[in-house]
Amino acid sequence: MKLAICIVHSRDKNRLSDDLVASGFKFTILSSTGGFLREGNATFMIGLDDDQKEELKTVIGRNCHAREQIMSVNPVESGAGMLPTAMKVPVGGAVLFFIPVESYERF
Ligand code: 2BA
Repeated sequence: MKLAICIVHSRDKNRLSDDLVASGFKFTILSSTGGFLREGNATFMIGLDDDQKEELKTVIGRNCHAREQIMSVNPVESGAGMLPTAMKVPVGGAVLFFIPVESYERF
């Protein structure tokens, strides 16, 4: 058994959760914040059998899309004064970890 931890863009959260339910996965969603952009994202904790790993990757892959996010950076000085600057940061589709699970019990 494994625990998948999957971090996705907030905009993909509902679509991914609908598809996970339809595909028979059980999971918990945590509200989270990206350490770099400091923006909200969603972290899914999904308990699964080893033989469901490839199916999970397929479900995540068809629902989570790469995006570019604009990030404000320190203003730069120009002849016109201090100008705000921004840079584009690629985000996602999804970041996925698999952790081995020793046991799974329900009470
Ligand atoms: P954030 O930490 O807000 O990162 C957003 C995006 O910024 C990242 O997209 C990556 O393209 C870029 N980025 C992150 N750290 C950077 C750095 N030190 N220097 C330059 N660029 C950097 P993703 O890699 O797709 O990550 C999306 C979100 O997934 C992250 O949001 C974070 O919440 C989570 N994440 C990514 N890698 C992780 C890891 N190794 N451990 C835990 N969480 C991770």
